[in-house]
Amino acid sequence: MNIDDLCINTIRMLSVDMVQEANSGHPGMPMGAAPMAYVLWTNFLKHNPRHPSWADRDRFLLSAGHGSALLYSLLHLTGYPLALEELKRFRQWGSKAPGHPEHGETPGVESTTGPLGQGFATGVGMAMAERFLAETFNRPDLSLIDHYIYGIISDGDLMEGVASEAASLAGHLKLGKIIYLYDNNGISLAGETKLTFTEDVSRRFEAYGWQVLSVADGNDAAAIGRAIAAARVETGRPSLISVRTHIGYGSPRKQDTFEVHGSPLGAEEVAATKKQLGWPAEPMFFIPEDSLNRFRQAVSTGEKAEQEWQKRASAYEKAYPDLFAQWQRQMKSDLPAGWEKAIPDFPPDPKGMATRAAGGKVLNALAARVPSLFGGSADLNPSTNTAMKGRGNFQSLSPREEAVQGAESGTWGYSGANVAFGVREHAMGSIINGAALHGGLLPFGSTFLVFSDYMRPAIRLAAIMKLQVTYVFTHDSIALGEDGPTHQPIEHLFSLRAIPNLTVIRPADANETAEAWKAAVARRQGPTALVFSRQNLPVIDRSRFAPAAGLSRGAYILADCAPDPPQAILIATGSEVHLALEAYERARQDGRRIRVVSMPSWELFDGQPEGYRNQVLPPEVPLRLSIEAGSTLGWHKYVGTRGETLGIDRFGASAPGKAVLEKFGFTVENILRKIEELLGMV
Ligand SMILES: Cc1ncc(C[n+]2csc(CCOP(=O)(O)OP(=O)(O)O)c2C)c(N)n1
Repeated sequence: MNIDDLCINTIRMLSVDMVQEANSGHPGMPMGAAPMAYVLWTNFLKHNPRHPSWADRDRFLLSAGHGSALLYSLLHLTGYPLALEELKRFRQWGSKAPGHPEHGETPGVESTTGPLGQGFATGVGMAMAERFLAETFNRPDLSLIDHYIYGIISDGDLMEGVASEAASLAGHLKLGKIIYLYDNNGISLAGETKLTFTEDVSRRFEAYGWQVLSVADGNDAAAIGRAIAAARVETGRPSLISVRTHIGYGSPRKQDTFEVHGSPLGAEEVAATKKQLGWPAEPMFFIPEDSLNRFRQAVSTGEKAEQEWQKRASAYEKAYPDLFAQWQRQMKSDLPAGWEKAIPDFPPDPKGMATRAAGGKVLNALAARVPSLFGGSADLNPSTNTAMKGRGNFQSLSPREEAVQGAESGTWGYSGANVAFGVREHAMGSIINGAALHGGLLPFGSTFLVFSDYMRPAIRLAAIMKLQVTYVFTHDSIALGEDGPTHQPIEHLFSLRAIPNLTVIRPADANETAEAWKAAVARRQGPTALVFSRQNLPVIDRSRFAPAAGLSRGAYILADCAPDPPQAILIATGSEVHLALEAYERARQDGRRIRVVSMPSWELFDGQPEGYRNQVLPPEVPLRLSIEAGSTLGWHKYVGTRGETLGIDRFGASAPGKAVLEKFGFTVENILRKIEELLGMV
């Protein structure tokens, strides 16, 4: 067996044995895709297995995450800190080789994948980050950032809509550093792709503006190598290399069947496969020495590549000390000193402003000081107020197009920090994940709260991966009015709060909005959703009521009846807080003792010590009313069994915002009535 075949079969058989030992997993994909993985990882991928987080490494995404055994084989073989013992414990509790690749669990896993299409779109975000940072930091004589985004993608990836959105944007943006190998095996989970997927994928991608290359025989290592080399030469278009493969290659009875996609081969078929491929039947997890030596060359090659980069980086540091310091800061996700000083303070104003408008001002103040802010909206900048003035448009260089309507002021090129995602919420979510995973950026994406549903899979992944991304969700309630129930969020706040490790913040006024952005920028261990109103909200007079800094604790006493204990507590969020305050003033005149708690974030409040939580919501005050223009589900956690909720448990309606609010009971009068009911006065 020549060395290439020996190495390729090592990947195949390690993967087969992992799945067999676990009696669970997906052997077919690694068996078919092993040659392309081998060629890429040994001849092209720039990486250092001894330093998996080296900033200028190529990124590799296994978008077809079900083929995780392939990735673990590659990581172990090329010398990452992933012991063979972990491969033997594939899919077991605590193993570093979990069912699907999990970023943060296994060194060298660049992104959590498994939900098909996500890896594809995440890679587009990484490629955008690469271009932005390259344009920002590279100098003609010295470059800090210059690497590819490689991926292995499957039929399933290409069937998912999110991949189409991302491919369309990647083509538009001419992201030439993307090179995806398409494991074109004609089989998916439940049968042949002839059942469901018969379009001409190559022509589709050409239409998106991609270079499409084909390899007719997925076992032809030389042809795969030539295709990857050609893809690297093309700098103005992303490349898709369609490689015709055979799922379960080498298995006499199961090759080219959907059965081999997601089930162990079985002992008998494992033996037959090993025989067919000329592999010893025993032992399991056999790695021939020659094969290991070949793969492990990655260690010395990788160390050399990083050393060369290190030399360049040292020269760069001498030539451009300030830029280098900024680069280092960004790559460590550190913020420039005094960043929070930029955040404006809003004077009290009964007429007020929409929190989306306040959000825009805060974002712009931050953007002037925090160069890592990078993002935009899904074609909604005029509504979500997420344009960063003077930070340019992230676009491929094309002076001809500079006068485009809706473009932001400033440069037009890859150094622009404003991203026009187009009407592509799904991809926006995954792309900002990719930008965060790449490192060096604080990415954000924006749309209407109701369309957060379109981003949910990516939000969930951001939360799993503990990524610092920020969502700006505006038009946060029925108060948006005329657009009606399709655009009026109801269950969205609750459903976002149901995602573990996502912090949801719905500020009450401009100053809480400033605090909310501050919290998002400071929170490194997971995503933050900022939820803003469309309509104007009074800017609360903080000389009379508690400071907005209370937001950092999730909920705080905004108005009180101290030193007397309250008879009842109003707990309100966002646009309903000012109604609670007005009701408080009126009830006080009637001699009622009321406390108003502003609760912009459940998650931040739940993270407080018990003493603080009991201080804000004392157990001895059971009469409580939650006020939020959304689903009441979950509010009993705070109002208890004797409390009441004012919310909305049906879809909204099309009418002017004020009228809709009134019809749904979001009026001071109705709140006063509810207080009287709570106190048993009616
Ligand atoms: C969003 C999503 N839907 C469904 C699945 C379940 N699933 C896992 S793999 C797969 C399809 C497999 O086909 P393909 O992508 O061609 O992979 P191959 O069979 O070639 O390994 C499906 C439907 C998933 N992982 N993600």
